[in-house]
Amino acid sequence: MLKLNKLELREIVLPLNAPFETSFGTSVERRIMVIRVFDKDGAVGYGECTAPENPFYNHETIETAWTIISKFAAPLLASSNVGNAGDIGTALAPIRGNRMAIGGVEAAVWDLEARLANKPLWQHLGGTLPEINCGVSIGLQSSPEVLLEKVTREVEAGYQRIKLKIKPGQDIELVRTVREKYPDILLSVDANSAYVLDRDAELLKQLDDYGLLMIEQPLAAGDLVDHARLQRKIDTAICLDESITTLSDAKHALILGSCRIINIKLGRVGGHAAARAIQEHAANSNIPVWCGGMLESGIGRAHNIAMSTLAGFTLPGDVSASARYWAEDIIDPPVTVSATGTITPPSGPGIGYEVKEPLIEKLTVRREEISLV
Ligand code: OSB
Ligand code: MG
Repeated sequence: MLKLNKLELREIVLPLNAPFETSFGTSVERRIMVIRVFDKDGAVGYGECTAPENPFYNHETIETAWTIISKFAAPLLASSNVGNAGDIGTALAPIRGNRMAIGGVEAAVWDLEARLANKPLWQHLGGTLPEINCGVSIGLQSSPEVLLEKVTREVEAGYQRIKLKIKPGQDIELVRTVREKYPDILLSVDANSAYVLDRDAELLKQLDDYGLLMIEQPLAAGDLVDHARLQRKIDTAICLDESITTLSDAKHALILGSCRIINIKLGRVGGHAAARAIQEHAANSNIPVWCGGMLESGIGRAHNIAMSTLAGFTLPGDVSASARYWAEDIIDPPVTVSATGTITPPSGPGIGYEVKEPLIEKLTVRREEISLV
């Protein structure tokens, strides 16, 4: 049984190697919340809260997550005496939404519990896949030619699936350019909710000509009904990202026929227990899932790797090498991807990567310690 003692929140600032542009905005540097949870004997677990800088992907930001954790999650944990990582979700259930805040804390407790059990986190979670399959997400670029250069680099690096960000005005032409050069790669697109059913159904239908693995979240975040209508009109599989925040969202999406693939993000669904439940439900319904990314530092990336070893994660995820994002990652060794586009999960206890404490200390711009007793 765990006896939680203390939580530490830090904000670190990490510049991205290159700006990352989506339909909702551009990231140049990341403000990342690193969470440490301590037990009564001083053992530590690490988590990363994936809430970004702005409330444009979903409603959360690093600021809202900080408040939710320090003002509400920590007191609930202090009063509930949770003994297992698997019970954190129940203890924090009175908090509505704010799953990235909850998920960061929950993930840290899973790491702590795995370390205390002297087991790799991925095995502790019940993961079985000996290696995970990796893809890349490529942001909007200044021109189709520049995009093609980026795609070429990633295909040559061995990544198994290329995902292009699209938005109205930068869609069909991008896909056509990449498809002409690479007729056989696994290719998908992600719209981050930039389209509207009534206005754009015909345009989205044109994507059927390019043999895409999926179109991710074309319509509004939260919407299931219009996605179901769109899925009936197009042949390309819809994958939901923003619209799936809970197991019940996933159940409803499958009942309605809103998607044929689900992207699972640890933060968006509130942690490992919820992620595992969603992948299990999807697997039982023959719906493949894959691990999404939020431009995580090494700690969040290590959690994504662990999650991706669960049996339902059959499609390549947006889990790629540290060096695609950062000059220097905060874990050692950095995450690397093999020439065949795979990552082998680490064998050490917990997340299995050493966390570079001195580097984190140097990058810290804000820190708060919160008692859990
Ligand atoms: O929708 O998958 C997304 C990044 C930030 C916010 C949302 C998304 C993304 C990505 C990048 O696509 C995935 C990654 O490489 O971490
Ligand atoms: Mg997405």
